[in-house]
Amino acid sequence: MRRLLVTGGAGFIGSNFVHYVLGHTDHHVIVLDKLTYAGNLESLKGLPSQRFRFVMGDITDTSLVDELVGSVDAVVHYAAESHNDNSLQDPRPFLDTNIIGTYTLIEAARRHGKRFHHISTDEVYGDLELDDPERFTESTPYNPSSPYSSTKAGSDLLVRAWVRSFGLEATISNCSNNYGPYQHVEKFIPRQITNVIDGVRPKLYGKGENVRDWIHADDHSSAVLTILDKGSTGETYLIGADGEKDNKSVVELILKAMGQPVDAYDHVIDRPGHDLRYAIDSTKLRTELGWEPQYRDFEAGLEATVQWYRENESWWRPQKAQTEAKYKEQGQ
Ligand code: NAD
Ligand code: TDX
Repeated sequence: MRRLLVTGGAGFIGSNFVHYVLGHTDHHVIVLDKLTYAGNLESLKGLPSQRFRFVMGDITDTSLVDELVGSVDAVVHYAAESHNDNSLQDPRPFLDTNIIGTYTLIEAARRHGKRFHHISTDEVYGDLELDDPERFTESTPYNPSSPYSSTKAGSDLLVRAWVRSFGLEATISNCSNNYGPYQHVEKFIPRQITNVIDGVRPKLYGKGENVRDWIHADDHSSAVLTILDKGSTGETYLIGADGEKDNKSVVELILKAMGQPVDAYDHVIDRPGHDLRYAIDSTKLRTELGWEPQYRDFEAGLEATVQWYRENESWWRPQKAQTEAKYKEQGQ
């Protein structure tokens, strides 16, 4: 049995991880989450109270973080400002949470000698050409494009420096784009599904040729648990499930799954600095730690996700109008 502190556990991937951990292990979990616009307590409903506790708070709060880190065996750090489009409008919260928040947590983990796992993204590597035969590996040089990805890159480098300079017992994972339940409607897949439910045409940035490497959130969770159990201190592991798809194809699959004509979408203005393609080579995680993804059929996973948004309108409806109003202001 292990006690885990999960930061950002009321967000998309963090809440999926908490459900996964409580369902697949006997670990105890404390979630520390500020409940920003992206955090939702409804995502943590029905969890076993004898093994789960929620603490509302900020990861930049040194004394709260110190107390909580001191009370657990390991920290799994998901909390972040996570949306590229928001980082282009107002970068400051990205620096506060992603950089100072990570610094606050690793200082506490160092003081208490605790195991730390840092959750990061493939966006730290920049982007690839569409026809590049190479994919990102653990040795690809960092080259982030947006305020979001540059603060995630900065946080990764802080963790690496704390390992080398202070002997922090930390691992890092960089994962590709996640899909599944509990994802905020600002993000690509849930935005389009909920648009179609509302009778609004999906919005594709630019030509829609940008490629993302999709992985189901449960596969991300199983990979993180594997790294927590078997990963080596100081190591970085890339997490991906060979799920490359261009955005246009994803919109067409959503429309097909929802019984609409596959061309019933609009093109809108492109994201400034829009990364063209992400692609992960997860050979290290698979061969060294024996991890394999379970969700291999993207279309089936997407259909299940469509079904989840159809059945859980009360979860996403409160976020929808405000999110769309913001996109409208940006011409998107
Ligand atoms: P999200 O925006 O859905 O959730 C972030 C959570 O962090 C929210 O619950 C929010 O309230 C909380 N939070 C934000 N600032 C905080 C603060 N200062 N103190 C405490 N809590 C705070 O994000 P997500 O998509 O679930 O991403 C989670 C992590 O996974 C991030 O670190 C992100 O970089 C990484 N990641 C995401 C993806 C993806 O596809 N979404 C892919 C790879 C890596
Ligand atoms: O309405 C849209 N139309 C559209 O074409 C939106 C919201 C997005 N897009 C495009 C932009 C991207 O090419 O879809 C793709 C995916 O967009 P997002 O969901 O915003 O994700 P992305 O920018 O790729 O970043 C995500 O994956 C990596 C997460 O938000 C990050 O937190 C993670 O690090």
